[in-house]
Amino acid sequence: MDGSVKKLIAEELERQRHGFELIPSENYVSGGVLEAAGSIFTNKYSEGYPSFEGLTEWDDEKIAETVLPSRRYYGGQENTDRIERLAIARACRMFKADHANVQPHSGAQANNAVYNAWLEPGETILGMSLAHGGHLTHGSPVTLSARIYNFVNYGIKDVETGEIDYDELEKMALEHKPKIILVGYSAYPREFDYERVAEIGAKVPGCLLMADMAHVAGLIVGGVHKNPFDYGFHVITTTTHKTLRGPRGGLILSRGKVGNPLKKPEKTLENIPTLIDRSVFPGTQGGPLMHVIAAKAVAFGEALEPGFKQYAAQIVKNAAVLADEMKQLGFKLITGGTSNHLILADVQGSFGIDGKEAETAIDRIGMSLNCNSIPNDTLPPFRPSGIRLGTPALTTRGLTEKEMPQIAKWMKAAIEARDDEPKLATLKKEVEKMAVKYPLPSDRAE
Ligand code: DSN
Repeated sequence: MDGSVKKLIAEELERQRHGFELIPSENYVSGGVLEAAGSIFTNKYSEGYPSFEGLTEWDDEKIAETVLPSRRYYGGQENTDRIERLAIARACRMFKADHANVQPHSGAQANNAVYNAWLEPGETILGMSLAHGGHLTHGSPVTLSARIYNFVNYGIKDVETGEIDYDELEKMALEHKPKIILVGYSAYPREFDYERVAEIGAKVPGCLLMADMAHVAGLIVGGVHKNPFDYGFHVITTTTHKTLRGPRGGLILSRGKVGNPLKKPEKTLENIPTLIDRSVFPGTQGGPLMHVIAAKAVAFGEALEPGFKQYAAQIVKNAAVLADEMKQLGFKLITGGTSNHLILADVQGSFGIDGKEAETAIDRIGMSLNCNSIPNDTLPPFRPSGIRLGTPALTTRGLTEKEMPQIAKWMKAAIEARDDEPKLATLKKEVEKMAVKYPLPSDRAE
């Protein structure tokens, strides 16, 4: 391999081995996921989709061995077709979906594909405000989608409880009559009331209910959070690399009638699976990344194993203990705590330093998290008041409730020692000593 790149990969591996990842949207993949992501499937072009026509048995073994006529635009698809069918079948099983599109290159691509499938330019999406924990693709004016569609945003009622303002959401839905009501977040430490949102959506004719579950997909699959499909949602989008613990990428799940993507269907909620397929390819993407789809298939298989349920439950337990410990050490937490995998702390209000300073201090002792805006932040996004952290990656390393008090103490100590080089160096050594006792999953013997 190229010497410079090899060296950087080795250095990144050492960084990961010797520290702890607290960024709530990151994780450590298994050796199997890593191997598939680095496989020769990267050599293959496969525009289009595999056909399921003629497949009578849907168990993994049958899917993996059954070769069907290909519907793609290039030849040589007998293996790509089977690997993508396997990923699709497993994704549907994980979420109780009728259909899965495993081709989106990222969560943003997945969201844009759904908008493109259901909306005409200028039509309205009601989503959660970025300032209150939503995501950039939910209507931030800096995005392409915000230039094409009309976004209106709901938010939370107050910072103390952090409860979503469902009355406001309902009022806005009735006033703006959105074609999509979108729930989901990247910095909200609580769960949505899907039932209430579905009731609101039912009052708006032709409204698609969409849940961007990127952060909590693993918690849903692991059975510790509710599944929006159980409350009448039509579409779920997610990334595959956060709590789901797969390769970097996107995924779209839907309920409805699955049709042939080569034939344009009528634009109805029932046809949403086929509309989505056509919107991903050729609508918004070209060739799928087959090596990533192979790695998604591996990760989905792992998430369907019974052990994944324990993993998901442990993420939430760890986050609850970490949040309690942080509170005892003086961190003010947005919404007062957490019910999922993530914690949003107001370090400006707690210790009089901004989130960037706190992020840098904690980074210097070998623990990564990110600075983040808090609701109604008076500081700018690059130097916001908060930090955002979580437990999915720590839990993958094998840390439990027992180790969470130490993690909280190190964070506080790094903030206090931010100008004290020798103290930071001592803390870094302590973190390293513990981190090497918890190997990365890809370093563990199979
Ligand atoms: N960048 C992701 C996160 O960190 O939450 C969201 O896309």
